[in-house]
Amino acid sequence: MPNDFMSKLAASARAAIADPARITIVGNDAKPRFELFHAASSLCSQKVRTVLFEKQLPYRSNDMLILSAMGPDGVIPAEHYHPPYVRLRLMAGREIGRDFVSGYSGRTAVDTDGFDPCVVPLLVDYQASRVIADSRRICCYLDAVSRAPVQLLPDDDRARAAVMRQMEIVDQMPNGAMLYGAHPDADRRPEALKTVMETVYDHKIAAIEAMLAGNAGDTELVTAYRAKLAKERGGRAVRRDAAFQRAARHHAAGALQELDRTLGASPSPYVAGHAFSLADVLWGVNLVRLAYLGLASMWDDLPNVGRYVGLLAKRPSLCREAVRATIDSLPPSPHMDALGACAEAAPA
Ligand SMILES: N[C@@H](CCC(=O)N[C@@H](CS)C(=O)NCC(=O)O)C(=O)O
Repeated sequence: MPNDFMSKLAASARAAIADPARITIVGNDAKPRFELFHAASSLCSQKVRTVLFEKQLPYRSNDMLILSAMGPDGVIPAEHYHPPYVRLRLMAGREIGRDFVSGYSGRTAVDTDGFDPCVVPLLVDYQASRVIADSRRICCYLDAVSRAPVQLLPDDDRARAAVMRQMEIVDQMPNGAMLYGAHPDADRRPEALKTVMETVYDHKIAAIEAMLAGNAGDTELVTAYRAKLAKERGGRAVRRDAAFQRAARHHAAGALQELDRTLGASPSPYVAGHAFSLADVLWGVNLVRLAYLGLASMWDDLPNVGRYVGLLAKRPSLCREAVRATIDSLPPSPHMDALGACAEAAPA
C-alpha cells in the first residue's frame, strides 16, 4: 500500500479523536515507525501495548473513546466507528481474508467469529507500509519484526506451538459476554460498570445506525456497518440470557482449570516453556480483566493460577498496561486487590 495514502487515512482516523491530549508519542522517537489505534480500557489493546512495552518500541498512540454516548443532539458515535478508521481496518481485514462477523458469540476471535470492522486495536507500520488488525496477529507481527530486547515467540517448533496453543485458548475466552452481560446468579461486576452496561448496546446500535444512514452511498462501508449491527443486536439479545451467561462463565472456569494443570506441568513459572512469552502476555491481560470483574474467586482452588497471577502482576509491562490501565480507564472496581502487588516501572 502506498505510504502517503496510508498516512492520509491514518491522519483522518486520528482527526476523529475529540481530545488531542489522547494522541501522544510513546518512547523517544518523534517520527516512530509504528502507530497504534487503541483504547486504554480495551483488553485486546492492552495485549498489544504490553508487547510494545516489552519490546521498548516507540509508537504514536491514539487512545480512542470506544463507547458511544447520547448527547443533547442525539448519539455521539465512538471514535473508532468513523469512516476513515473503518476504511483503514478494512485494508487490514483484506490481508486476514476472513468473512465479516455475522452474529454474537460473546467471544471476539477472528478465526472462529469473523472479522469485526469496527473494533480496536489496529497497528500501522510505516516502514513496511502495512496495516495489521487483530491483537493476536499484531502481537506475533511485532515479535517477528523486532526480536530484541526480549523474544516472545520461541524459534523452536514445539515450543512455538505450545505458545500458539495458549494464545488460541485465550482468544476463545468469552470476554465480551462477561463484560457486557449480567450473570443471573452472581453478577460481581463493579456497580459503576453495571450502570454503563445498562445502555451500552442501545448507544452502540444507535451509533452504527447513524453511520449507516450517513454513508448509505458507500457499499463497502454499508457492508461493514451492517456486519457490526448484526453482532451488536445479537449481543443485546443475550446480555441477560441466563443460559448464555452461565455457559460463558462455565467456559471460562474450564479454561482456568486447564491453565492450572498446564502450569502444574510446566518446567518454569510460565505457561509455555522456560521463558516469558506471548502466552503469558495474553493470559496476564485476561486474568487482570477477570479480577476486575470480581471473578478472582474462580481460581481460589487453583493454586498454580493464583501464583501465576501474582507473578504476572509484578511484571512492569503488565503492571502498567493491564493493571494500571484498567484502574485508570474503567469504572472503579473493589476487586483489584486480588492481583497482589503490582510493580510499575519508572516512567521512561
Ligand atoms: N479479535 C479482535 C477483537 C477486538 C475487539 O473486540 N475489540 C474491542 C475491545 S477489546 C472493541 O473494540 N470494542 C468496541 C466495540 O465493539 O465497539 C482483536 O483481538 O483485536
